[in-house]
Amino acid sequence: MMRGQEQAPAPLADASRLRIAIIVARFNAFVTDRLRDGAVAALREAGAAESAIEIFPVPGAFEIPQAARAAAETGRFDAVVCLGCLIRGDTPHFDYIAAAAAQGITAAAGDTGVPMAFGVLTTNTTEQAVERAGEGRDNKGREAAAAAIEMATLYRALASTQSRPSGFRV
Ligand code: INI
Repeated sequence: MMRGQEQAPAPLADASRLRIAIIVARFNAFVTDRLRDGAVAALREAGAAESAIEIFPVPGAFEIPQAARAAAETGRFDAVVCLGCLIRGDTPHFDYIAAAAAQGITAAAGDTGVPMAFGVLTTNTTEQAVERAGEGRDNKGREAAAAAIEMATLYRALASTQSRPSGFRV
């Protein structure tokens, strides 16, 4: 398994004061269950309270943006982790759903101001999907949870009048 261009994951930031929604598609559940488990494990490891992690299953990847937006609009969550699995078939269906999921999640995050992490696999084969949903640090659900924690922490800091961070200067 050589995926050489990827960076080593940053250590998990503190999630002890964050509330996180996980939207997970049931389609290809043999993969998305593992993405969900990877995300939950990362959130626990980062100190998130059990009661601060809420999981919302949806039918498929197409429905993820709708649920992510609805969760964000409740005002109860600091970030949303979006998890799904699209495996390319012989029809253009894959491309339509993949584009709708990516664009829909991007729009929902922008419109609601709640950061959303993209843990939706788009692979050519089942093997590629399973490989990205294994136990350990390569799990893409874990990666999405880490991104959600980092972004929620950044948004909180940017919104705070006391500790507003400056970006790096060149
Ligand atoms: N949904 C997925 O999450 N992954 C897929 O691979 C997939 N395929 O192949 O069709 C899929 N389809 C269902 C879709 O997301 C919707 O749930 C469905 O169209 C109902 O709106």
